[in-house]
Amino acid sequence: MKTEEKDRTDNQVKIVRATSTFDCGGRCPLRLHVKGNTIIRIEGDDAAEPDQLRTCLRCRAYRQMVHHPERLMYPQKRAGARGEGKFKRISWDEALDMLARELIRVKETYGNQGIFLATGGGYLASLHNPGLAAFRLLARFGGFVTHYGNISSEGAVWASLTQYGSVMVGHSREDMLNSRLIILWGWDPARMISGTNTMYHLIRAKENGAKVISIDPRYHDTAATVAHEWIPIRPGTDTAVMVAMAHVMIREGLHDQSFLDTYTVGFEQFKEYVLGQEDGIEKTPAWASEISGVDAATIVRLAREYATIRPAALMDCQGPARSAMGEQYNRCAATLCAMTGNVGRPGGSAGGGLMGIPVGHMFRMSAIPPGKNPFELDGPRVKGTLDIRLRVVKRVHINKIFDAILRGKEGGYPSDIRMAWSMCNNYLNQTGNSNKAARALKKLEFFAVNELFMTPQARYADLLLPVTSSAERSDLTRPWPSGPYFTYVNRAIEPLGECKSDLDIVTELAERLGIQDFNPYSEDEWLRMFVEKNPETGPLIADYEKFKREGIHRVKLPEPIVAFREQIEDIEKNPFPTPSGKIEIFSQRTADVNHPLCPPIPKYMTTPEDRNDPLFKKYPLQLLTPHPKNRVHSELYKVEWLREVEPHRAWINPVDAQARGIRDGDRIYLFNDRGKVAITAWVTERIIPGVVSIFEGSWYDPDEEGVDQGACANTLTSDAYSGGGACVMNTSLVQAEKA
Ligand SMILES: Nc1nc2c(c(=O)[nH]1)N[C@H]1C(S)=C(S)[C@@H](COP(=O)(O)OP(=O)(O)OC[C@H]3O[C@@H](n4cnc5c(=O)[nH]c(N)nc54)[C@H](O)[C@@H]3O)O[C@H]1N2
Ligand SMILES: Nc1nc2c(c(=O)[nH]1)N[C@H]1C(S)=C(S)[C@@H](COP(=O)(O)OP(=O)(O)OC[C@H]3O[C@@H](n4cnc5c(=O)[nH]c(N)nc54)[C@H](O)[C@@H]3O)O[C@H]1N2
Ligand SMILES: [Mo]
Repeated sequence: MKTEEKDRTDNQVKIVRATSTFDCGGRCPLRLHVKGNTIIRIEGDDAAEPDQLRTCLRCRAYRQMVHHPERLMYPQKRAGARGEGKFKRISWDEALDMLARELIRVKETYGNQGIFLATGGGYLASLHNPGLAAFRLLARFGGFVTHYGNISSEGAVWASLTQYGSVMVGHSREDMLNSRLIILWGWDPARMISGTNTMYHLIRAKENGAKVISIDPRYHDTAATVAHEWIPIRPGTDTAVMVAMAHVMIREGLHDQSFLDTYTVGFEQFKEYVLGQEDGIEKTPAWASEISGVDAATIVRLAREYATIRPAALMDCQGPARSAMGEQYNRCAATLCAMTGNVGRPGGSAGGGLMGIPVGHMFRMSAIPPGKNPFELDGPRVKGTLDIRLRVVKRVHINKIFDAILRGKEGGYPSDIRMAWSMCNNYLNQTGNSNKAARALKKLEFFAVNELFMTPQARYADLLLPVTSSAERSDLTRPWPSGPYFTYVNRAIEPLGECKSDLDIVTELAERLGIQDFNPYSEDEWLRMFVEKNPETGPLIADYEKFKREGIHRVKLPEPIVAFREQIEDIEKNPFPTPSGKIEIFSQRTADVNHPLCPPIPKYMTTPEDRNDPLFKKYPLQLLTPHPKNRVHSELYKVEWLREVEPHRAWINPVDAQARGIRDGDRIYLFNDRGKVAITAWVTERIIPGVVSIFEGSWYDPDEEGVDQGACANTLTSDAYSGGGACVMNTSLVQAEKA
């Protein structure tokens, strides 16, 4: 009897509404077909939806990740040398006792400033967000050291806050249908998504007659699909071209002076710089051509087109800003948007590189706004919840985590870090200079990692705690960066092996540290509270049960969102949230900071490791490290289906390849003073001469000679950050040779 019953249930396939929780630029609604405790098939959004949100290739392969044979299934402790990758299975009791013991030991021996907590973008949802749980725990434990600065988009965030006082600089994607000209300036949404429906609306905009131009050192997939024209450009020189476009507009009287007079401050200072009155150098198209490799006549034509075809959307993004002076590119883009009067106008754009709209956006990810969130770090206490005031001791820039571990107080950092606990990141692989990171991790007294896989960073752990995937728990998510919708991740399967969620791990650790009442609510109680008590979702999602059942709540907007529409309609009543109340082309706040690499008006300047650096003689190729189509950073790396989609290769132009005797498919080395990677060459005219490109996220795998056979991009990048705080991931010089 019993067996029969069991068979019946096992054969039943249930369909669970969920999403993944990746930091991937999209959010695909998924229908997971579950049989027993296995996801056997994945379907996407309902086909009947008029604007069906098409599922990406990564989500279609999601079950291959959840059920991957290499998932970590039980706690382990180190059994060989640090980094050797040898581990021994232990029980959860032993594991949690060990972590509690180490936390107490470090606190008593060195103080809380010896404890470092590293969190990342591995899991973007509201409740099981490990950062929140662990931040809260360690705050109640007396404090800790952590990182500041956004690894992704600090350049764009800095630029948008400086220029507009806001990070909400985007338009609804369907507003591109109102555009007559769309400039993809370092933007490749076919690969990095920028909202699940972005390519759909971009293709529709093209069909609707918009002209599309791509400006990028690579002829990328979006350009290949929709662009009428590709303007190749040298990395790090966009600001020079933009400044020269401003020159053309000023000289030809094409700029919108009345818009500038009404809505901006500081155009005069910018104009003095452009015309050379400030430094004696007139920023002509010929000047910019010399720097950027873009033909002067092309710059003139582009300036005229952009100034006269209205409305026009200049779409800058974050990749070019992840560089030595990247924020200048976003500020200068925003300045051109103002010079052409495209800010706050349907079919236009505000620039600034972030593209987010306020409904369902990641920057508003915590489901409850400041002061109301029971997980709040330093906001007021919420009645009936816990004391969770943050007592972070000190902070370190995100691209300097490993430098801080290595050099501590002597190197000018706030403290000497003795132990680290990592969750939701693979920073050894994902921040600059992986070889240095590996050295730093060897120096720690203790390193604990919560993970799903034996990542390059997890190999360096003393203690490995296995974590559930987002299919094994329920949560709330949102698209990043463009909605407008909210999603509910329903738990599809029970936790695999001995995996636990970070929240459960932290809760059990709290008991061992003598911290009371750490997690008083059930998963469902938390989620219900997040939805119903949130002033943003509360009024929109009246029926929690329906939301949960359907897995998605689509918001019907009366018209597309246009950033700063209210300001442009009535600047007196709705000033910009900047000190002047206007768009700040000149920023007094920046002038006051007086940082040599952070001018108060947007400027082109040369930087270390650009083509003017003497190092260029030794390492004459500029390295780009864009985001991978077949992964989310280093996640999904193990999924075989996705590896087949795009083998890991270095893009290199035939001119550079021939000069080095490299043929398509050859094994080559790329190297500089920081490291050396071995990789297969893809000889292609889709990248300009003088530039090579490898996608970030491939797993660091040094052999005995120290050659990274995994060809992780960050074996070659540096751990620098720009004046505006951007991680410098796209300003590295390298050389190539046949292996
Ligand atoms: N060279 C170069 N480097 C870059 C970039 C670049 O353009 N060039 N881009 C940068 C950008 S924009 C970003 S956002 C970063 C991303 O950097 P990271 O945040 O380090 O990104 P991931 O590689 O996605 O690593 C996330 C890890 O979290 C784990 N994980 C997933 N879910 C959970 C969970 O619930 N709990 C726990 N404990 N772990 C979980 C995954 O298994 C994975 O190993 O990379 C940056 N690095
Ligand atoms: N499939 C997938 N999608 C993702 C991610 C992922 O890992 N995988 N990551 C997500 C995350 S966290 C983020 S932050 C975003 C990142 O989105 P972005 O930061 O915009 O993406 P990147 O791939 O770094 O760069 C975009 C383009 O900029 C170009 N570029 C680089 N340097 C320059 C330059 O100096 N000038 C010009 N004109 N172009 C340049 C590159 O060739 C590339 O085509 O993507 C998100 N989407
Ligand atoms: Mo990112």
